[in-house]
This record gives sequence, C-alpha cells and structure tokens, in this order.
Amino acid sequence: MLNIIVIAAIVLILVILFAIYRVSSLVDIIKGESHNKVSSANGFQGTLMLLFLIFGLIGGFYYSFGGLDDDFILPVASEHGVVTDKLFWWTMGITGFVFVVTQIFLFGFAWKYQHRENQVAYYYPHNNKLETIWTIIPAIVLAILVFTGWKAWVDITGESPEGSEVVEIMGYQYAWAVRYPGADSKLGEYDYRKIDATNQMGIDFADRASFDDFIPREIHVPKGKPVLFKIRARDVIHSVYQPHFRLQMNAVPGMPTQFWFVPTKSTADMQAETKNPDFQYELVCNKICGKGHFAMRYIIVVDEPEDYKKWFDSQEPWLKQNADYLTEVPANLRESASIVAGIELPEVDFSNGIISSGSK
Ligand SMILES: [Cu+2]
Repeated sequence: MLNIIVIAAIVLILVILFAIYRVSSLVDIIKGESHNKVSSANGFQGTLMLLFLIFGLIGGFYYSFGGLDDDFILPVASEHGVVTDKLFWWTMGITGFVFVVTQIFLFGFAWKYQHRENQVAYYYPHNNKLETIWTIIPAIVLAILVFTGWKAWVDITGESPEGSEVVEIMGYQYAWAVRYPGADSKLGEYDYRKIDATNQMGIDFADRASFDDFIPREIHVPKGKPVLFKIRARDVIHSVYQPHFRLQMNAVPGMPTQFWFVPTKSTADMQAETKNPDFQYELVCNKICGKGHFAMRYIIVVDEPEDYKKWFDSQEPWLKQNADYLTEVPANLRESASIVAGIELPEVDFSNGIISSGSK
C-alpha cells in the first residue's frame, strides 16, 4: 500500500511539473515571447538541476547512512573483520568523495552554464595535462584499493595457520550439517554415494580418519584461535554467512571452498558488549536457495579455549551414535573402528559382518 502511495505521489509531482512547464510556455506565447531564443522554461530547468543536486545528495546520503546505528553495523568479532571493515570504509570514503564532487560538477554546471542571451560557449577542446592527472590519480588510488582488498582475500581464503580448528560445513536444502574431525584432528573422506537418510554428509567409513568424526548440534569455536571452515553443498548453491565475523563464502556443489578466521570475542563477551543476555552468533544462508531458505540457521558458540576443549572432548563420535554403520567399515578395520569410536566390543559380532547390537 505504501509503495502505491509513493508511486502515486511521484507521478503527481511529475504531472504538476509538466503542468507548470506548459503554463509557462503558454504565457510566453500569449506575451508573444515564444520566438525569443531563451524561454523561461530554460531557467526553470536549470533551477531543477540545482534542486535535484541538493536534495538528491541529502536524500541519497540519508537513505544510505541514516540508519547508521548499532543495528546497521554489527560489532566486529574477528581479527580479519577489522581489516574488512577498514577496507570497506576507505573504499566508501574515496568513492563517496569522488561521487559527490562529480555530481556537483554535473548538475552544478548544467545550472551555471544554462543557455542565456548573448552567452557564447567557451571553446576548450583538449588539455593533455588535465587528462593525464585525472587518469593517473584514479589509476593509482584504484590499484591501491584493489591490491589491499586482494591481499586480504588471499589471506582469508588461503592456507590456514598450523593447528587451526577444522570444521566442515555442508549446506543442503534446508539446513546446515556440521562435522568435526574428532580426536585425530583429521576429517574423514566423504563420498556423495554414501549419503542416505542417516548419513547425511556421506561420510566414507572406509577412511580411518572418519571413525572419530562427530556431528554436533551447535558449532563451537575457541576464542583467539584460528578456525578453518571447510565448506561444501549437497544440492544447490548456499552461502555461509556470519556478519559479526565478517564471514561470507559460497557453498557450491562439487566445488569445496574454505574460509579461516580468528574469533576475538566469546559469546559471553558479546552478550556483555551488546547488553543482550540472549545474544547468540548465528550462521545463516544468504543465497536464496529455495522455499525453505529462511530455515537455514545454525548457532555458533564462541568459547574460551578451555571451555572449548571441554566441549570438544565431551562429544561422541558419529559412528558410536550410529553403530550399525560399522558394516560400512572394511572388515579388517572394524575392530580399530570400534575402539576409536568407543563402541563396546562385546556388543559387536565381527564374525559375520553383522552388528548384533549398537552401543548407544
Ligand atoms: Cu541455502
């Protein structure tokens, strides 16, 4: 409804402007001035240019930055987030400044040099010095912006530091599945052919590294330590988005991506900073990936390192929770798989490859 009113108001203003223009033209004709070189409409158009410049700039800036409060820029909670913010505001400042200056010239000149009686245009075809200046300065500034942005990007998406916590995140319609490597700090292989209703991530239990992998309900990461997200998708393109960490990376089927960062504020720190005891970091999907897109939300908890370790150690391997998948482990590895996963041996009969009872 509001949109219709706004559109109707704009149409009405245009109609009024046109009516004023028509009336002033008719007045000129009645006065017999219609053959004058400069009609009064010319000055009117010039004034409109000036008004558009002033109100356009004020309105545009208000529209873009009027909401600049705590909700507009979320507090930053990662090391590289500070770099990203700085890059953003430098780019915004430089391009914003150039935008304002060029608009002032564009509309200001249209007003100042409007057609007047006996005014002749100054013939000024070329100036090499000016051309050089306005080519080289933007080239240097843009090169610096692009280079610093590229450097930050290469850092974020490049090799993560030694000893990073690795978390695998898989997007699918419509949720996230998250896997940790377990005590061996190594994620097991996956294979799309292994995906079924229970083994949603397609963990391949032929790989030893998968025996202790666990799938938690929440993502936990330690404060002050590098965390590597290994990202993939099962069906369509999703996007891993966490605004406080300034984290965004597409999850693409068949093309694993990654992103590493260092969280700098625990969930408790952030609850204190935002004065919101219910604050939670959340991971959301920001690709419109289908009708259930809105449901793709996952809680991220940033723990102090010692709490993180406690949480990590308390997690149960997925294989232990789903002991029937021991049948997918090659026969010669089943015993070590059950030891690594903590499945109690007497409950499992290896002789015929059939699991007699799963340990829960
Ligand atoms: Cu999605």
